[in-house]
Amino acid sequence: MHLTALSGGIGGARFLTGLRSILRPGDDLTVIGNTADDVWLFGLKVCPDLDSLMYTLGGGIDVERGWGRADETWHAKEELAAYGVEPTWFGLGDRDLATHVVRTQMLGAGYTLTQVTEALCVRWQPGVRLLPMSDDRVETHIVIDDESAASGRRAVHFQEYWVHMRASVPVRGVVEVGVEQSKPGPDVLDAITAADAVIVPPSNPIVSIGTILEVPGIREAVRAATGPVVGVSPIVGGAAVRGMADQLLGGLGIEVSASGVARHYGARSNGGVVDGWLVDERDRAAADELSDAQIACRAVPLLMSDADATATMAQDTLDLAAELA
Ligand code: GDP
Ligand code: FO1
Ligand code: CA
Repeated sequence: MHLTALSGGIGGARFLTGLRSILRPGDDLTVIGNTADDVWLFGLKVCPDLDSLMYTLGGGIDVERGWGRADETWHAKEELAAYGVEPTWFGLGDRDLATHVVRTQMLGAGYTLTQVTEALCVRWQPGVRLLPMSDDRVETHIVIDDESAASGRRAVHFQEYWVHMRASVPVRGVVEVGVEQSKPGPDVLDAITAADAVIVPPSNPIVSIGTILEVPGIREAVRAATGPVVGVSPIVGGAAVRGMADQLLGGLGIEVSASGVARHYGARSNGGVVDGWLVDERDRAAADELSDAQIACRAVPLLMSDADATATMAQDTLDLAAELA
């Protein structure tokens, strides 16, 4: 079976460890990673979601944080701060730094982000084919209030909103800078259209999955995919399990609920991108709402509390895909 997943960082990566653990001989899994959280810092190209995927699936992640390397030290960060180099609010650990140095060096030598990611994965052996959504620069910016601006608003880089401001002010809009001019990475469209099933893990529906779908051609490929498209709700009991999905969904006027996210994605039979949707048991009521929306919904435990629970969630996802195939 050929499986293709779209993914953000932490939530997607954890789910994909479960999916990978239940693959059978001959199966393969391609992961299309969001690159719009990416940021240039200190002259280095940092790709948080690709790295969370690569380190998590490759066994190098700091499990507690969900980003960056295990057994990390922070000497370079301290030294940069001692020089007064900004930003001091974003922490590149010493081990993690090497990844960004290699990536930036290879990009400078003319390799594409897809090629660089493949090269980095030679070390990490994530057990999946990891493809950036695009080789072009795309950056999520968050629109916030700013009384001092003539328009009353300004846009800040996603990392500034999330890490520096701690998502402490309301989201007034999301702008994907560069996405209209971007192209899907090589093999991305084929991986979607040729998949026996397309999986949408419990990733952020706006700044992880939403961004990937906005790369011209990707939404159309998901809509035209031959296999079923099945998603997993990142919202459990009316709130994100972690992260900033609540702020984003609320700020964009999307109901912060398991069914709200599914309706935001929409049924493929009705112009949207999913056929099936898993919600947590406590969100069982979503199933009725979603049958009106032509989305097949199943309620199962959706907390990735340990490897077994995550593997069971992944199996439930494949079971729903098999029902819809
Ligand atoms: P990010 O790029 O690091 O923000 O990670 P993703 O976009 O891949 O995933 C973030 C989403 O994962 C958040 O909206 C969380 O609600 C969701 N998430 C994290 N842990 C769990 C879990 O155990 N169960 C479910 N259903 N969602 C989760
Ligand atoms: N998140 C933080 O909250 N603080 C940080 O200093 C930070 C540094 C960082 C460095 C590399 C990396 O790959 C991720 C990093 N993250 C940090 C996580 C990141 O900001 C977000 O969690 C993701 O972009 C959301 O997907
Ligand atoms: Ca992300």
